[in-house]
Amino acid sequence: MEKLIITAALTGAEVTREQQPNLPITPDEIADAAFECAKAGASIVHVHGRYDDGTPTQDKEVYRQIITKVRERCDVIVQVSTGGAVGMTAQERLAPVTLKPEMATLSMGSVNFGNDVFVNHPDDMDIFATTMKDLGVKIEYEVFDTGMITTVNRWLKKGLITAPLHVDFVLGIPGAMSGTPEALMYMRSQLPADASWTVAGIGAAQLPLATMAIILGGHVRVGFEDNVYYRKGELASSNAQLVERVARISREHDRAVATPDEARKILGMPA
Ligand code: KMH
Ligand code: ZN
Repeated sequence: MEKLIITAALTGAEVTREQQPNLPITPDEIADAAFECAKAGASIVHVHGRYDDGTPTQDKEVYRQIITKVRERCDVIVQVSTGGAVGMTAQERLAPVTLKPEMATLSMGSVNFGNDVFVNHPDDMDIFATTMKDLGVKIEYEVFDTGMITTVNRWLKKGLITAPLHVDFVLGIPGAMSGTPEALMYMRSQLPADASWTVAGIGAAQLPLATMAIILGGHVRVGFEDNVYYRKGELASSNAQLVERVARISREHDRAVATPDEARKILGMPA
């Protein structure tokens, strides 16, 4: 089986220091967390910008600092968020992509997101995809519900996007698809044959869905953006602790963990 790509979603836009005291917020903290996660086996870090007071931002300069500082510390694929936070404009959200990061996310539709609505207008999605393609940024398609994987397939058929595709199933957001084994099996069954996939289970769904992905030949995303706990009632001490556990489980299943260069190769990215 292909080696396992572990993505560490370090910060997100919603989690607070009150919920997770060790949440990395500043570019220096994010770079430290990236370094620890890379050491533990992560080959991709999914990053969100925050101002020093914790407010989410898509400010290009904040992302520039994050990318520079991470690169100074280690070799890991930096994947910038274009989801940002609920309520941001599409133009705001796209800003970090102009830095030509190695990789960026692209949300494949609108969805209820807790008590909010995460809006992704088809025209904006089209602009995001075209911009990423033009700038040579590898896209990770974020799929929160079933209609979104249908859209990925429709776009592929229309030639709007091209293989090899890499899709992230984000399962367990209240308002979107549930974080159950059945949901993951359905999503996987809808993928184009040559696509790679990863799963980001939200909250308590993180560990069981990660374990399934290890067994099924998918890849895994863990981290504070999606889950702040190590187990029920016990906060994780760091993002790296969550990465370490997934790497350990994978090795126990005789599935080796990919280095960043191996991940680039698996995803069809330039070395
Ligand atoms: N913060 C969410 C509203 C992404 O990073 O691409 C969207 C999100 C997706 O986190
Ligand atoms: Zn994100």
